[in-house]
Amino acid sequence: MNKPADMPTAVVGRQKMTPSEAFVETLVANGVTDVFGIVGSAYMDALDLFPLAGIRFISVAHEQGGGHMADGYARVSGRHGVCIAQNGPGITNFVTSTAAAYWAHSPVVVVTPETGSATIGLGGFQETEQLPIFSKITKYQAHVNNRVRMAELTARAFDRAQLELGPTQLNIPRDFFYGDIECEIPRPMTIERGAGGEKSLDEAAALLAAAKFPVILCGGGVVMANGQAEAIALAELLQAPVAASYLHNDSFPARHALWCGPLGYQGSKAAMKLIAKADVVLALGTRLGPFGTLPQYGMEYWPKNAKIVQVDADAKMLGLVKPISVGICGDAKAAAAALAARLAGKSLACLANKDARLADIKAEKAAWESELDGWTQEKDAWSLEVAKSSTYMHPRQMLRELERAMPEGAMVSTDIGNICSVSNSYLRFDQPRSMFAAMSFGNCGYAFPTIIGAKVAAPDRPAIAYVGDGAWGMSFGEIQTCVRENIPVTAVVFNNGQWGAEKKNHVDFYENRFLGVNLDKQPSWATVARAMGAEGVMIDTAGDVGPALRAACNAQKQGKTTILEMMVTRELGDPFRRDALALPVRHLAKYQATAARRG
Ligand SMILES: Cc1ncc(C[n+]2csc(CCOP(=O)(O)OP(=O)(O)O)c2C)c(N)n1
Ligand SMILES: [Mg+2]
Repeated sequence: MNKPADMPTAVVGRQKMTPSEAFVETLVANGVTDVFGIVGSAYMDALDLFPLAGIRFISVAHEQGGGHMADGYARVSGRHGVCIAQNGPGITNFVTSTAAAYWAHSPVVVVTPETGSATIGLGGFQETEQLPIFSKITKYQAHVNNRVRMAELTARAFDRAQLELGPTQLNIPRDFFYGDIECEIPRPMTIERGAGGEKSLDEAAALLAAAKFPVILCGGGVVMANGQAEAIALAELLQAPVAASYLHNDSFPARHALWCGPLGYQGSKAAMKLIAKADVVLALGTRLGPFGTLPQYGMEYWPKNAKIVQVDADAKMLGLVKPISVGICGDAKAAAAALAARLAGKSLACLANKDARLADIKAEKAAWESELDGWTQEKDAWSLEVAKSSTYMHPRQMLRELERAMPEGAMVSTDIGNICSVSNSYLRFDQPRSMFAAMSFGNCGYAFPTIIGAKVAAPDRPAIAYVGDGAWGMSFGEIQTCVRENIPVTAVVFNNGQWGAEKKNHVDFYENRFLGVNLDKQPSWATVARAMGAEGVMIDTAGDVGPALRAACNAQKQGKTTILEMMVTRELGDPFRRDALALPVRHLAKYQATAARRG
């Protein structure tokens, strides 16, 4: 994405400068206006230049948070997110957030100053080998092996992050910031992605033209390619139902008649029932990740006999997880446009039965909505039991209230946890770049820092994080960043007093032998928020949820961060990994008490 017009521009032409200047000017050339991190002597010479370069340094509470902020920033803007820290421990703190950005396909540049080149290997202060650690969670690693290459390698790290859509590492021995060099600041390279090969597009168009029940599955590639308009046009041409791939609920507008909601864990039954009927699926900008198409609600909905056309910008993803009939290595936007151009004016088999299909879509959506309306609480025996003795809200009831109160243009990040997962059924968006889930890396502690980064990139949009209380314990320290740096967001903290998602496994597989899952003696998170300089509100009544969310989002306009602590029962929705757990088998006598009881 292009940088805004009013940004400073980098120096032009070959000239003398310091490597620090070369580094910072290359950031400027790439339109960098915000960098997240914690101050450190390793890069202080470059940091000193940030204000005059027009770069804001956002001082965070923990480097992991800074990495997630860079991720959220990149995901909402399409521009690079940048984070930087002190060599050694500051850099190892980036590992989790870099892995998360990798699986979110975020163009994050992780700048990792390293111990001095003259003493590498001697085991000095804050030394660790920084390249192997990130080798499997970055798309590219640049190591500045000579100070004269500072601008060249910095520029390449930025180019590759966009080219390969994922984090890159820029490793800089700390002494290489100093000295005199002569160089030119490279201009960013924009490599245009095409629609894909002519032959594969022709084959795909032929399949779609002959399809009687085509379904489009829109993935993150549609969002990243800014291709929603093209996806809509293609869907309308085919009058095809559109499902969103798992955690990409913002890939197709929820208000559209053809929208059916997300597939995957706690997704939309309407989307699942409709895709199950497909004879041709166009998987547009999705790698068809294995977790995202697992059976749900006892339903095997993936249409095994359908022809699958998969479009992905990364050729390695084509046919990797699911068998496909046609693979198109292309940009989702360009490919959707190319397919629409091929189909325009052709006789399309699917138009003959479009009225029946539209009626089907309408009926399935209505059925799912009314099921959700009635599904205010979980119905399994354990949930009914714990809810009976509680005066708190049912999680689903609260999530429905949040959905109803969601302000226009809201951005929502979601964490990993039982309630966050259930929220998948209730998160609908009309514009892309609105949903920032923890994606397939699935780390607790993702949502809050990510929404802070998103808010920096889009200060006029309401910014809301959904976070379980366990994950909140990992990430609430970033309230300091909100307050100190004046980045107003809203965190909705689901207080169920437990690491619920894991507890669900104890209930389903371990006969309620709870171990390490109850979060007893938690502080009042609303009080903690107030002590930290934010607003904190405790809510235990469903009727208060909507007004509180709206008030908190309005308070963002006055620069206020609000933590809404939702008091909910301990009931639990379906587990994450039913696919990967087994009932316990014990052979040793001393462990017999933990064996699954038979019969
Ligand atoms: C960093 C990290 N540690 C542990 C896990 C394993 N894990 C997955 S969900 C979960 C429980 C989340 O609890 P909470 O945030 O309170 O949400 P709830 O499930 O109660 O809604 C845990 C511990 C993880 N995904 N990430
Ligand atoms: Mg919890």
